[in-house]
Amino acid sequence: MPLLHYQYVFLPAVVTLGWLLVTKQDSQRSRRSMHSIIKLMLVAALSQLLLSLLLVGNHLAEVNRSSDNNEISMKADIYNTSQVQVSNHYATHAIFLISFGEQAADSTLVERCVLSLRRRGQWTGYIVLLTDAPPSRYEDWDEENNVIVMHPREEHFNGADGKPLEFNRETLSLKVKRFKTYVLDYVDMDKRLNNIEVIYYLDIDIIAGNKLEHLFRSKQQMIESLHQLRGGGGEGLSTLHFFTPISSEYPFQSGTFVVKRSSSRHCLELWRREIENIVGGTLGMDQAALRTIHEQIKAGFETKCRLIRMDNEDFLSFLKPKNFNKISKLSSYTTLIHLSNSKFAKWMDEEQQNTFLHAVLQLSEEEIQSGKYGKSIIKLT
Ligand SMILES: [Mn+2]
Repeated sequence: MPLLHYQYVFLPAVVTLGWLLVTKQDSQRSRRSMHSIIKLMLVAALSQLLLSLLLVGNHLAEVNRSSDNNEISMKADIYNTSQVQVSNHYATHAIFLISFGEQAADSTLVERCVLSLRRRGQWTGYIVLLTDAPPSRYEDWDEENNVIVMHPREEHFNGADGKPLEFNRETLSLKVKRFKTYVLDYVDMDKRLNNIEVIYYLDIDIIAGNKLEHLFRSKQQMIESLHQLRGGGGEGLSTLHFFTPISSEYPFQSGTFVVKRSSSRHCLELWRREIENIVGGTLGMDQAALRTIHEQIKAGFETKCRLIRMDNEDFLSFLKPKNFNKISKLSSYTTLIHLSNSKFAKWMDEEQQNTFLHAVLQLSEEEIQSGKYGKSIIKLT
């Protein structure tokens, strides 16, 4: 503000005084030199004015920012976790989890996953939990935790012909995995999710090791890009985004994928049909169904769906014996950490795994003692 006074009061006064002096001068020569001085002063005054306007602009922007932050920290207080910031994607993004079966219900895998999403992930937005556990299992979760608990619809156990699907020992796991293809149907069932545009599905053996906002922001462009190719064939295309699996046997990792509400339905339905084609067989892999679709797309038989593979970069890592020592010593982790319970956990030292889990989950001594967040090794069907 002192700068402004200088502009509006002091400089005009000097200029006016100068002008009065000049008009009272007789000598042509001194009048000319006074003119140059006044011009110089005018230029100086104008540049000062511009500079101060810029400064005021900056100052206002900063005021806006800090009031945003106040709002953010007020919202964050609801979740009682310090340092949490409400992200830009709070209103448009949701996380979707599926927990089926008695073993999952008996375990605290969901609690562990959700805790990591809230703490390391700093995600305060909606988490949808689709579970066949009795309603009492997660009854105190709604509202308080911004977790929306849903239960499977009877008709979703049926195949395209309306009859219950029959799985065998090898393919029984597909009964649960097939529900991944219903993500949009469940999101559509709850009004609170009306504004959600992007849904990140996560297996419950995945935990967050870092801010989800980083992942959301980094992939936003990629998720939108195909649909923005106007006239370039992008319109009307259905997409699903996946990460890259450890094994090159399958083109996509199905433990986490991105669903775009406005466009993913067709791909999800294709995926469901392909899963149904393999339920009578010997392979319980939903990734195999994706591979088939991928091949159909490459061969030109499928033209409306695009399955897109994303690089894992610093967004996803898999904990396995080969890299466990390295990962457990890191001071910061990838956005998502896939713990691959069923496959690798038994090959790694249990005590070391627990120490690692406690560190990633940032458990207090009290929380560790409570045993609420489970052991590292949990048997899942
Ligand atoms: Mn998994």
